[in-house]
Amino acid sequence: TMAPILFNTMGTDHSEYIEEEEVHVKNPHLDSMEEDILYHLDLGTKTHNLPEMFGDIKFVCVGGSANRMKSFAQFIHQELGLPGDNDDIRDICAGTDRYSMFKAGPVLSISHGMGVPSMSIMLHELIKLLHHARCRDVILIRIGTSGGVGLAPGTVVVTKQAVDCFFQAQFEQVVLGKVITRSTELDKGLAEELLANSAEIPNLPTVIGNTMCTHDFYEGQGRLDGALCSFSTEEKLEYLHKAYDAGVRNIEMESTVFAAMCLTCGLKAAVVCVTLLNRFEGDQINTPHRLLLEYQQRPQVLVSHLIKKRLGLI
Ligand code: R2B
Ligand code: URA
Repeated sequence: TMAPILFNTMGTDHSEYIEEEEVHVKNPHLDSMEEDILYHLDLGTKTHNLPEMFGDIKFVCVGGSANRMKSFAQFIHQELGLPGDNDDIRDICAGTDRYSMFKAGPVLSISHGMGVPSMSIMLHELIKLLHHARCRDVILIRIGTSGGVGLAPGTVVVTKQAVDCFFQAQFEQVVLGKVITRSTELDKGLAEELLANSAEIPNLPTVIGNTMCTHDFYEGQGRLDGALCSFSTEEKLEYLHKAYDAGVRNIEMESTVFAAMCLTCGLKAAVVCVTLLNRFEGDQINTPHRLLLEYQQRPQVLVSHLIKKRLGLI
């Protein structure tokens, strides 16, 4: 009775979803709403002039932590040589502490918290925001952290396919008690562009590979160091080796829903995560704080390079 419904997003031809480079909300009910309150962003169509505030956005970067996304916006402000003091960049979502949002010229930087549900709530409201603001030709990039599989810590992984814990390139959502399955295909050209860009930047070891998205950091990622653990070291390593053989090079917690929602709404998307450790070697993150900070800047440096190139600044 719970057979999954396979939506027709699983083929390779997504042309029907990307007719023009505008943001497609896939919800007929929205048209009949007089006002749309983006509750978790503390924004709305009646309280804010969204086209004026956001109409010029071309690049949206999302990442887990509010502080990291603020420093990314400051970094971009400086890299793009925008006027004004980058200390003045304010949190557009200051009226809520669920998410933080910063704008630097055509770049929007938003936090999404940890895990699929937190990411999906933010994305529903972000995609509606881009739609209400009548943005065009927008690309979305997740810049994040991850656990590496067979890679030296500090390696940047550009995601080829976002896969679930069974190594399938799909995202399952329960809707009205039924499982809906959506494809997690990412933009191939954008991934290749990022990989090519990485070669132009010193000290930025980068690979392309599959990214596994889980619903837990501990048992869900095969860690032996959580409050609960029901498996042996051998079983853990067997699973991680299977993941490696399926092309998985890093593990994080948001990529599948990010890829699925962007694809459905006609937004070109990429995922760029740095690895903080090699999961074949251990589970605890014992890298010195200073080094962790340096690692976390790597996806930012790569994405900033891509943005500057696309804007013709380099
Ligand atoms: C990477 O890091 C977080 C867990 O530490 C999670 O948000 C993710 O995807
Ligand atoms: N984020 C994750 O989800 N897993 C890791 O191992 C490190 C960061």
